[in-house]
Amino acid sequence: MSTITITAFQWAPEFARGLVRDLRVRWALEEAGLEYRERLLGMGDQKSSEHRKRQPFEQIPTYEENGLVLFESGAIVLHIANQSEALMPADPGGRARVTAWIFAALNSIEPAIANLAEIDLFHSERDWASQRRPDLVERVSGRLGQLSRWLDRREYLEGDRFTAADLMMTTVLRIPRNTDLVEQHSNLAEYRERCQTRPAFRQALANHLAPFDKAETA
Ligand SMILES: N[C@@H](CCC(=O)N[C@@H](CS)C(=O)NCC(=O)O)C(=O)O
Repeated sequence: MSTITITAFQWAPEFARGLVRDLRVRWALEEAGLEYRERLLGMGDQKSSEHRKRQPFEQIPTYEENGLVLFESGAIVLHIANQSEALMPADPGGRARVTAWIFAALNSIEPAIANLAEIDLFHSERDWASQRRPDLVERVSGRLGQLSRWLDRREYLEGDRFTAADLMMTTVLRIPRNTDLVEQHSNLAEYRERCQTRPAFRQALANHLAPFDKAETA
């Protein structure tokens, strides 16, 4: 029986709660039915030499399992998915396409969304933010339009079932929650909702939020 440990933050500001990337890992573990322990990092702990051995960029999440140490939420989710039919189809073609969609979520959709979120969450008061923002909105809008067209009436990205690709895409589509950019495409909003109503997501979100509530009442 393997022991899995993930790293997450002990506390996060309100605007980041529900978005911090340990949520992706927790969700994958819930879908796969794998138990895990959490190592919660306090303020500044991610800069310790001990944590840097796990994550060279001083970030979370990390994943440890019987001597294997992984970082990058995409790599971790893929690793979990490769061990679980709940997240990955059995046929090689399906597996390759799910992997492609995980990359698409992280590489083709998330960068535009993350750039916009950075302005909205961290720099909204700066003079240059209002000049830069329309262009970033247009880029996010373009990407979401393309995704919406591809998804069309499909329930999931690959085949007719939920996979790790949907898990990753949903966590990316959650980021612009201060805007209505996802809601402008009803199929995308419904898709995100479909994935977020899964019991494994709800459990993962509750586990992700619990330390923050605890830290605040301590
Ligand atoms: N590409 C990395 C990004 C990880 C990341 O951005 N982690 C954030 C939390 S969501 C973090 O640790 N931020 C603190 C910092 O960068 O100092 C992944 O997907 O795991």
